[in-house]
Amino acid sequence: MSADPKKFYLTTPIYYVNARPHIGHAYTTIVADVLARRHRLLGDETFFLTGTDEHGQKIERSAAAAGVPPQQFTDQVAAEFKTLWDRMGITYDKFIRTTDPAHKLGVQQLWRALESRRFIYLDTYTGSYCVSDEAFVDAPAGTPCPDCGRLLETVTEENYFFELSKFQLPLLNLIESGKLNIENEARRNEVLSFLRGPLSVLDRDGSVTVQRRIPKSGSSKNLSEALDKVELLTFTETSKTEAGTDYIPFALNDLSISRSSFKWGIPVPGNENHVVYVWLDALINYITALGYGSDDTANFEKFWPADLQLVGKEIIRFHCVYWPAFLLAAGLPIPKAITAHGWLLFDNSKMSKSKGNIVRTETILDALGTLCPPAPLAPAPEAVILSEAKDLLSSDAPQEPTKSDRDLFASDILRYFLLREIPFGQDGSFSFDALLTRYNADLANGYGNLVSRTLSMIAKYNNSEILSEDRSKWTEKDWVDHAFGKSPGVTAWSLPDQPFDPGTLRQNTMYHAIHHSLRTRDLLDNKYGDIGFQARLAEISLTISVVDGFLSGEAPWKLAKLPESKEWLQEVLYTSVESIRMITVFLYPFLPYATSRVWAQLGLGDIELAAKNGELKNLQWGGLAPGTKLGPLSPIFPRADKSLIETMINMEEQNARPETPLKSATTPTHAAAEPTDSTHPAAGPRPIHEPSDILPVGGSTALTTGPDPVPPPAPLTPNTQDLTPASISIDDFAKIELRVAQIVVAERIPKADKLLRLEVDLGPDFPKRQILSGIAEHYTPEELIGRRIVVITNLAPRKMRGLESHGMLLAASDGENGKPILATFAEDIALGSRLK
Ligand code: ME8
Ligand code: MG
Repeated sequence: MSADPKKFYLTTPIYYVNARPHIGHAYTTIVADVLARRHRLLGDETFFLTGTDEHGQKIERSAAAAGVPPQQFTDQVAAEFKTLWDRMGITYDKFIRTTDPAHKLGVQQLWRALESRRFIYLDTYTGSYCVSDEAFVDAPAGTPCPDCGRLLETVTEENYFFELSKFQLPLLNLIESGKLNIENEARRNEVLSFLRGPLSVLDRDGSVTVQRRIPKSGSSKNLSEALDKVELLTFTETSKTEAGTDYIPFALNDLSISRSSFKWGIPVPGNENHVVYVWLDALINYITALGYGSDDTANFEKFWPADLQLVGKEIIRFHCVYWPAFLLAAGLPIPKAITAHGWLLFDNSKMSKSKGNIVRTETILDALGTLCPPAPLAPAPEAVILSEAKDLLSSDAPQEPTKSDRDLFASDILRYFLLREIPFGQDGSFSFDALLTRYNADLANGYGNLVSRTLSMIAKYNNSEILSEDRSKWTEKDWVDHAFGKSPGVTAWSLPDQPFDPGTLRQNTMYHAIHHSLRTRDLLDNKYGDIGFQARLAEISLTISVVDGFLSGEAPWKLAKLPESKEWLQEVLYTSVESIRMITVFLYPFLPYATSRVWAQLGLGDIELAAKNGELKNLQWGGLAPGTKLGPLSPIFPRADKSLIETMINMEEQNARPETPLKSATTPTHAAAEPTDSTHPAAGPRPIHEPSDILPVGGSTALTTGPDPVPPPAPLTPNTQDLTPASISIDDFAKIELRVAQIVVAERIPKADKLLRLEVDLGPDFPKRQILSGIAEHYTPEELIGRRIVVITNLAPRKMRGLESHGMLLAASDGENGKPILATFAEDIALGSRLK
């Protein structure tokens, strides 16, 4: 029933790294992940791209404000984005950064293509620029930007120009003919009216005057040749596109595509005084990610043009006008479709980092992750239960969810909420209250409850086995006929692709349960298109309530007591569990974690693997084989208490901090930041040269600790009263194991102002470990996540605040009050590498 598998190239915008991610960014990325997972399960060869936009004046200024070199600044914020997507289980195929060397080469190659095809010339730009939007704006400097409201700045500088004006008619024709498909009608009209020019002025005044910048032919490096090339053109009638619609010629002006008044960007080939305009740089990521401009262009040839480019509605002009024009000019194919979604609003205005009205995804993950139920112990296959292994399996207690379980569980809730609540393309308000209400209604009381009650009845009445007579020869029509005959009071019969008799739509009979489930199954198919999440999820809710109603109406708990109802009991349970299978497959792209748990509980194994193997498409009713044994059961979506709303609001308030995500950092020397417990009377940063703590190491000093901070730990070396460290042997040094680690989790500990709880990744050869560190007054959790640091790994564990700390971070102690500054690396280095 599915369409033929094809390739599917899907992109999100690459996000600016001037500030940390918020749920607006998560929204686009989630939509893309849902689409990518759906296309993969349909068998399409899918490439899902996301990444970060790291050049330009805005980033340069943000880095300067933070007192950090721009590369270091972008490294840290890009890592925050990546860490977040990883926490959320986003299945991107590539995360591109515009500071990647390969991207830079690709941008320069495209520049040269535009230049050799003579679409670039040199001129001066005097006008307004919005640094926040990184856009040249046609409005007076000092006035608010018409898009974002921030004050426009004057720019007078030498710029290279791109002959955008030449693409007015080609773009109009491409969009009007649908060859460039702007999927949302409102956005399509917005772009068309921009391209058509001020038609209303012509209507009103009988004529319209446009200013045309006269391009020089080809490129020039000589500024004086290129001044003041503007002419005024007056039109009294319109021109016509191929489709016969009106437009005003030259209403689209040439576009400046380089900047020469700052440095943070990709150098223009042949003129190092210029950097490439950040939007040209950024847009090209969609092809450099596929290898354009590199030696290996196999992916570019396979996946370009993009099948769908997802963007927020505020950047539609960049994607539907500038981007296709650049491609046409370079002789490259244009994307097949661009889809814009609306904005997430908070307190009635667009959630944005500059307004400060943002909600962080981390808050939702941390808070809702606490709801994640324990996973049941997977039963070990009989064969591997050797006698000596039995001990390991003796505990019946369910496994505590891991941090990753909690994150993925919570991420599902956010995914579902955003796609169910907001009509795609429109703006939607976010509130914690709505999030929890939706969770309880649709996931806890809806899907989760249906799964739990059905499976627990199969466990109870059938000893966890799916029972049914052998109907493997039945066609789907046989099933529907059979169900129809078993559903009293149902008068209209139809297959799922035929419309229902509305009068019988909500009846909770076996026939309706099957009918709705088959429609659910068919909603997966390509023929319903990609978008329209809200309507489809609403239909799934209906299916769930029909099946649930059927189950309640037939009351298996009563049937189980009547010997004559044995067969009917099996039919009722089979119908419910087979419906759950279809609903679960449909929900998989939206709820990848929860459905993977359901799939395992159905006894069907690993849903990711099933998706990959194509087992989730072309589902047939009756496909759940009799004899299938359920896996161990555990709750899917426990009900959430409303107090979590308060928790999340408080977390956001606590985390509110200035826009700039980073503090300045200096090149560290080697010393360890000792965890300090704020309740300890001697708490507070310790002076580095506290003699009893000094362990001299190769010219620098490291603080070490004994197993307990009170009394001060015994010195590892003879106490020296002066500040000159005594020497140690190389063997002494070799006793200290120092390794490179990456901080993957960083969080505050309630009521301990100085302590942070960290989890660090030491690479594949070591387990992750927890470290408590007394640096909370100097580093925020967000800026730590993703950082590569040095950990002393062979310290005896110690307990603080009831938590065990397994190791210590290496940091320098800076200035008079000993502010710890973490040791980091300038080069890429493998996790787990030993320092020696
Ligand atoms: O514009 N609601 O980056 P950006 C919904 N670097 N989506 C939102 C949102 C909100 N409140 N806030 C952000 C840029 N987004 C450029 C893009 S592409 C070649 C370069 C999402 O950090 C939405 O997808 O401002 C929006 O288009 C994007 O983040 C803008 O992110
Ligand atoms: Mg923006």
